[in-house]
Amino acid sequence: MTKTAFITGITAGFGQAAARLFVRDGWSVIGTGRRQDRLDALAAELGGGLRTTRLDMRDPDALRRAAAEAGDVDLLVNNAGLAPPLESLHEADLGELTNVIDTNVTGLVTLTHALLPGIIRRKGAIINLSSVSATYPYRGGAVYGGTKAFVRQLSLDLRCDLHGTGVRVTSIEPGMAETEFTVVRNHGDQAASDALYADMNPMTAEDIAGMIHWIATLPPHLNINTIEPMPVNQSFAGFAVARP
Ligand code: NDP
Ligand code: 8X3
Repeated sequence: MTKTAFITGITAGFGQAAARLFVRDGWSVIGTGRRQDRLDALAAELGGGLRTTRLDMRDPDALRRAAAEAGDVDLLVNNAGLAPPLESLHEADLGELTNVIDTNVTGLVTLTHALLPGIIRRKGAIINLSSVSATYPYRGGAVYGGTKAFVRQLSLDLRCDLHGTGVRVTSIEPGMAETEFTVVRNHGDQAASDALYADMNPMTAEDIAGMIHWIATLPPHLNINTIEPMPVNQSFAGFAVARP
């Protein structure tokens, strides 16, 4: 039987690459995003294997409607998300911060809540996009890292809720991957994004999509709890010490 994947955020980056990969592998994909032109272009490219739904992750009614229309699915990829600019919390615009929380946390929980009964019926899987920022703090990352730590912990706790159901849950926690992520984080500044990824050979959307597909197609007795891919040229910095 054809398997169905519900992938959020297919208008760019990881989600777009994943939609291509799953459709080409014969899955039926339901893909979401806000930008209708991008949804239409991908639908034209991928044909009948992709069904698109224009959806804002901050709209709970729309999320519940989309879940009801989707019916039972085998895989939910909670991918749609974004980060606010790299500013300290007290200097950041509060509206931008709550926008990120509403998208990365509240929207993700609402959609997962709505789709889970059908995923349980299918003995399916959930793959959540967390981030290295869930584990490694950096300046200006408080709210983004906080949302991704939430996603990581939600994934682990969900495994307890779903114990015995056969449903698998994975938290993917990538480091730097060149997508539209940094353009969005910098209010559309492509040059800032180009500078961040210059000469460091970042991961690509296809790298992460390949991992999503690999995890989704593992034998059903295997669960990857968490996975933390990074580019070789990204590693860790030390603690900071102030001497006022
Ligand atoms: P992109 O900016 O390239 O893509 C983000 C996708 O999310 C778009 O399709 C966008 O669609 C969608 N999206 C954002 N906000 C909303 C919203 N309110 N409603 C509906 N859809 C929304 O980013 P990536 O592909 O890089 O990121 C995908 C996920 O991976 C995110 O959760 C991100 O935090 C995470 N991640 C990214 C890393 C990176 O380095 N790139 C590293 C670690 C994690 P649209 O704008 O059309 O609505
Ligand atoms: C995005 C990756 O390293 O910019 O989640 O936090 S990083």
